[in-house]
Amino acid sequence: MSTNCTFAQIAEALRSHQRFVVMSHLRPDGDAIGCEVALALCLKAMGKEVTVWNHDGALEKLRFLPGSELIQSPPAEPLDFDVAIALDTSTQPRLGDCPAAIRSAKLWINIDHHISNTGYGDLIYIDSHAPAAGQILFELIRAADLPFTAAIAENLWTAIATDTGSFQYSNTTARTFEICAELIAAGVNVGKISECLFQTHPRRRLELLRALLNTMQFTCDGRAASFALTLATVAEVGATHEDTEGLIDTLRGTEGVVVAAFFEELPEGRVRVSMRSKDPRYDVCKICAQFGGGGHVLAAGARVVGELATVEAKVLKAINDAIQHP
Ligand SMILES: [Mn+2]
Repeated sequence: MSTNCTFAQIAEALRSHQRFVVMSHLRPDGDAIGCEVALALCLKAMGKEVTVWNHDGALEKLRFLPGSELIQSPPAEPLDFDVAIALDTSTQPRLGDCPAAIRSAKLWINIDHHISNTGYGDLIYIDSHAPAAGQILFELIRAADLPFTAAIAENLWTAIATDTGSFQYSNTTARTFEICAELIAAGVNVGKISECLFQTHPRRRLELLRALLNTMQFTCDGRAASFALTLATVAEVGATHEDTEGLIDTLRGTEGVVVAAFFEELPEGRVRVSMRSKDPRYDVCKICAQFGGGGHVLAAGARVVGELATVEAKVLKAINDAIQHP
């Protein structure tokens, strides 16, 4: 892996250029969106021209975030920038159509917390111990004394709160809470933002869960749990891909389960696999890497070519092998 640059080098690059494009991974989560918007607001406050792209656009459920309206889908006609910034994105292909929409950029900055980050770009800052890319962004903003407002704080809170599973995952550190104390002091209303982030779901999400529970399987003596979603069910329920976010935690939380897997049929004969582990001895990033995917030790994913039932059988076998021979 490449060596990290310093926050001072990144801050200097931000201060000395004018036109920026800020990007994050496709199928964005709260960390991806929160980071994109937080950095965009920060750059705007510095008087910069900022374009914010995500391959899949903004998340419906994060529309409440100040600045989320800045997020656009990348255009067909490529544009020129001084600096391209990728946040929370382990590989360039995970940016979807964004790189193709950049005709020129003098400098690429890559800020991330995925251990599987390939180290692309000119200025690279990877901290795989940070629970969220949003935590790294906070450290950058504070260390370099960049603009920091209530709106930026709300977006960073969203990034950190979602990637730590509401501060429940073991990646949550003392530093995370110190940062959150500063975010609250800067204007975050914990009750209000938690209600928006974690206690508000469309009814179709529950309908989706009902359908998924009907496909639930326990293998490996109940230590692996999985369910699968067909395109037919997605159509029937009218689900969007946002609705599936977090449903895997229902499996992971079951007593005796150490690895949970969620199989999602995609168009064009592919399957999206999401995996969660309860124990670092069962490294789901390693299991997903066997199928061309990656992520973190306790949370990873892959996109696998093949029919749903075939992929399900292959991946479940790999999970069972990993559980039996840790
Ligand atoms: Mn993240």
